[in-house]
Amino acid sequence: MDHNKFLEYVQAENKVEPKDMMPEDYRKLLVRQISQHAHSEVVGMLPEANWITRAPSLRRKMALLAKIQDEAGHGLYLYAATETLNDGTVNADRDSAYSDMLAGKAKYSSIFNYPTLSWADIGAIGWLVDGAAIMNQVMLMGNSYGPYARAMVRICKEESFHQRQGYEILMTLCRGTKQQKEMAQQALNRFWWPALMMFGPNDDASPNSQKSMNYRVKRESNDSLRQRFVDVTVPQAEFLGLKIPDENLKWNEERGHYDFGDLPWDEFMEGLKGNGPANKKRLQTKINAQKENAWVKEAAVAYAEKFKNVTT
Ligand code: FAQ
Repeated sequence: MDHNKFLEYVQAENKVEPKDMMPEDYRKLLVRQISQHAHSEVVGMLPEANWITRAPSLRRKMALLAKIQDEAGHGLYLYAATETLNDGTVNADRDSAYSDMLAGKAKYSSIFNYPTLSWADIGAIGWLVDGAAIMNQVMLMGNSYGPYARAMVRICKEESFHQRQGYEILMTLCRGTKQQKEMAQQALNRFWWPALMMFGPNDDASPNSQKSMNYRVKRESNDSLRQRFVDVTVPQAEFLGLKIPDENLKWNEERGHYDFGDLPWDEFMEGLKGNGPANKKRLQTKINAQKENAWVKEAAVAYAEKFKNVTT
C-alpha cells in the first residue's frame, strides 16, 4: 500500500476501519497501545477492589462496585477493539494479549502499581487517576482508528462520572473532622506524582510519540496533556483546601500555565521494569484469578458448544 497516501488519508481526519488496508507499523502501534490500555483497565480494578468490603457506607459501596464494573467493561471494549486488528501477523487476540500482560511482557499503566492505604485513596483515584485518564482519552476520541475512537466516546462518559464520585468523596472528607481532612491530604500526597506520570515520559524521551502523532493516534503530546491536567487540577485542590505536594508549583503569568517541579522519573522507570511498589502483587493476583476461575470459562465454552445448533 502507498504509505504517503495512507498518511494523507488519516491526516485529512478520515477513519480507518478493521478490514481496510493499513501499514504494518500502524497496526502494531495500535495493538500495542489499545491492548495496554485494556490491561490498564482490568489491572486498575484491583487497587479499588481493596476497599469494597471497607467502604464507609452502603451508598459508597454501591457506587464503588459500579465504578469497578465499569472498568471491567472498558477492558472488554478495548480487548474487542484490539481483536479487530487481528490479521494473523500480530498477537491481537484476547488470550494472547492477556497472556503477554500476565507474563510481564506487555505494560499497563504505572499508576496501578501503587497501594490504596486509606479510604481517601479511593477518592484520590477517582479525582486524579480518572481525571488524568479522561484528559488523555478525550484526545483519543479523535484518533484515526474507528473502533478505538468509538470505544473512547462511551468510556469518557463513564470516566467523567468516576471523576466526580472521587472528588465528592474527598469533598466529604475535607468538610469532616481534622483527621478526615488530613487523610485526604495524605492521599493527595501519595497520588499526585504518580498521576502526573500517567501521561508518560517527557516529550523528548517519548520514542513512540512522533509516529503516533503522524498516524493521528495520539493527537496531543504527553507534556501538553500533563500541563493541562495540572492547570485544571490545581484550582480543584484549592477548592478542597488541600495543598499540592510540590514546592515548585507556581502560576506563570507569562506562559498562562502553572510551572511545576520535575517528576520522579527514576520511580517511573523502576515501575516500567516491574519493580513498582505493587507490581508483583498485581500480576500475581491476576494469575491466581485466571487459575481459580478457569472452570467458569470452561463451563461457559461447554455450554455454548452444547447449544450452538439449537434455534429457539
Ligand atoms: N505507565 O513513547 P511513549 C485508566 C510506556 S486508563 C506504563 O510516550 P506512548 C482508567 C509506553 O507504553 C490508563 N507505561 O508511549 C482507570 C512506552 O513503552 P512501550 C491507561 C507507560 O504509547 C482509572 C514507553 O513508556 N490509559 O486509568 C506509561 O506514545 C481508574 C514510552 O512512552 C491509556 O493506556 C505509563 N503511565 O504514550 C481504570 C491510554 N507511559 O509500549 C481503573 C492510552 C508511557 O513502547 C481505575 N495510551 N509508558 O513498550 C496512551 O495514550 C499512550 O500509550 C501513553 C504513552 C500516553 C500512555
